[in-house]
This record gives sequence, structure tokens and C-alpha cells, in this order.
Amino acid sequence: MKIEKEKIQQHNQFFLKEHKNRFEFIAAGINNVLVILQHLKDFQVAIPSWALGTGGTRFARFPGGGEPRNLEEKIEDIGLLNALNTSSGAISLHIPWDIPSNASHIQKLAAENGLKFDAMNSNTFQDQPDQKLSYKFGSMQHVDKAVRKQAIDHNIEVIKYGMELGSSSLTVWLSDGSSFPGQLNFRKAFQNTLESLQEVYAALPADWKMFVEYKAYEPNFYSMTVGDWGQSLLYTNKLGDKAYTLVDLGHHLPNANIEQIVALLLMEKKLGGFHFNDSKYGDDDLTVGSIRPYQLFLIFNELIEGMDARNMHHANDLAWMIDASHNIKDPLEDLLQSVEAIMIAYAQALIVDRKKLSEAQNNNDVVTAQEILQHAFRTDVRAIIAEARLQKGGAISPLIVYRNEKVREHLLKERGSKTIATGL
Ligand SMILES: [Mn+2]
Repeated sequence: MKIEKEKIQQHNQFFLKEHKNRFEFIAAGINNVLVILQHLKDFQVAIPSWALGTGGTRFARFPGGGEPRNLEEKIEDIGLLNALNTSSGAISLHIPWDIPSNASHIQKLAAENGLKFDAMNSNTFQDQPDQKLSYKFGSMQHVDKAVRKQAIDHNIEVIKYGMELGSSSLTVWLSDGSSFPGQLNFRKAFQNTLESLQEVYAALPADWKMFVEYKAYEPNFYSMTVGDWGQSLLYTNKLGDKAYTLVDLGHHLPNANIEQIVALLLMEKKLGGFHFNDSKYGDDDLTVGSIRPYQLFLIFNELIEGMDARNMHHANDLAWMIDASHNIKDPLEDLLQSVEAIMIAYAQALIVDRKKLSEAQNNNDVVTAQEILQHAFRTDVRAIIAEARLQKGGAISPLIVYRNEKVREHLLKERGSKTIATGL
């Protein structure tokens, strides 16, 4: 299904007057609103192919119907999101869930929908039906060299698929680790993993990046072989300049100071990408910004500070992706909420008065420093984001258009109520 530009404009007409009033009110209080608008127009968040279906828990899955049945329909769904919010212009594929059997056809379809190919994701955390050796006891860390080789070959195959589509990065997330003390020799597991990663790294094209994602626990519950940013950084430092650490918000132990982690990784030129989600207890896969919006703002504050210090391009120099999988919401509505939450935190961080903050820090003026951050966080920037969308031909209120146009009902009719998208 597609939403025509004229339909979006019709909806915008209805909200235009109220929107303009709100925008002018907020813009009057901000010095560099044109610069901020341009940043917002440039910023794109990749949608992972596995977020378009209803995710499950380990207890059950309740599909909502109308889910994409193949890669083509996944691309159509993201095209639809992008038409509404103009900030979802990239797709991140997962192999083997989304093998592009006809790359030129897939590329053409993505271009028609205004989408680029973000990082490719490999999968050695589950066994595929036709797979020779099992990953039950790990993949790249495995005690059996043949299993390690299988995992390496798979990652190299994923790079090849990505090259055909015009992607330029590979994300490696390993579920490797141990669930019981004594199960694993930590040092040997690290060394095996490093050697495996080195073989994949050697297969990277010159202009590619490799992201090493870490996770504190699950599916292994005693140790993870890439368990935190320190371990990821050890690997990426040993691998070389094309290797970067990838931070996924949900992959930390409770209360970790993620904003400090991203600040230091940026300083070390080792932050490569970012996965957005939110959590109350663990890797809950909840909608980014739904539980801890202030933390999200603080993270963006450090990201901007760190990127600006190195003259990095906000939109292009880091890989931004949503990584969540919801089990009760309409996945497309959830993704609209996710992108909105990210844009809000980004815009709030953009309006932080960095000069005054730096002065306050240098004067040990703790109260003023807090005031500066909280002033930005408490500013309602939604009209600025809507204005950026409007200027790019998107919807002032994407979610309302989605509902009024009865998108899910159309998808249900088109695809049926029993479709289940590939994924977990
Ligand atoms: Mn992730």
C-alpha cells in the first residue's frame, strides 16, 4: 500500500493553521532554528526488517495481521513510514531472514521508495533448517574450529549480499557466552572469537565498516563473550580502523550510564552505530523514549557534543537504527512513535546552549549546568519536528494520517490476517 502525496497534503491542510501557530511560538525562542530544521531534515533512522512484524516473547506470539510476507512488502512498509515522517529512509536487512534473491529488483524497489540499505546483520544465534553444525554452544567462540568456520563463512556471505545492494557495513551481534560457571574458558573463548572476527574483517571491502555489538546477558546468562563496551572495544581496537563498537540501548545492565559510554567511545573514534529501544528491566524491546526519555536526551546530548568536537556529520557518520520488536502494538504505529521519540531527543539536544554549559562546567556551577540541560529537555520541540517533515513533503501528524487512512485495514485485506513476517 502507498499513501499518495496529495492525501498527506490534504491532511496537512487540516492541521496547518494550528501547526504554524505552534511552530512560530517555539521558533521565536530559539536562535538558530533554521540550522536545527536542516539537521532534522537530514537525519535518517534505519528501520530493521524484523521490526515490521509483531514480535513475540518466549511465551507466545500474537500476530496482528497484514504483516509483510516477503522482503518486497517489508520495503513497501518502510516506504510508507518514510512517506509519512520523511526520516525513515533506510532499511537494515537480516540474513537469512531477508535474503535478496534478486538484488537488482530489490535495489530498484528500495530506490522507488526512497530507501537506502543500512548495515547488514548476520545471524549465528540460531540454527537454520539446512545448517550442518549447531550454534548451541556458540558460533565464533566455539571449541570446534569447523563451527567457527561455518560462522565466519556465513558473515562473509552476508557481506556479499550487502555489496550487491549497496550497503557498506556489517553488524555482528553474537549470542556466544556461557550459562554456567566452568562451562567456558573465558580467555580461549575471547581468542577464538577474535580470530573469527579477524577473518570476517579481512573480507570487508575497503569502504566498509564492521560493527561489533555487545550485550550484557541473554541468551546466555552467566557470561557473554562480547558482554559490554569494554569487551567490544578490545575486539574493535585489535581488529583495526574499519571496526567500531555498536551501542544498543537495551544491552546494558540496569542503570548503566550509557551517555558516558557513548562520550568515551566517540572520543576514541570507536563509536560506529547506535540501536534505539527502551527498557524498564532488561532487553525489553520497548519503544524508544517510552520509559526513559530523559536518558535518551542525555545520550543525544553527548552524541552531539562528541560528534561536533570531531566535526562529524550527524546524519551520515554514525549508523542509526531502531532495534525493537513489539508484541502488542501495531508495528508500523510503533515505528512512527519510535522515530518521533528519536527526533524529539535529537532536537532537544540540538537546542542545548553548549557555550553556556561549558562555562558552567568550567566554573563548577552544577546548578546552572543542570538548568541548561533541563531547559532543553523541557522544551516542547514537536512543532519544529513537524515543520521539518512538512518542508520535506511529509505529514504534520504521521500517526493520525496512518489511522485515518486505515492503513492496517488495507494491509489486512491485501495480505490476510494470518501472515507472519520472518524474524523471531
Ligand atoms: Mn541491537
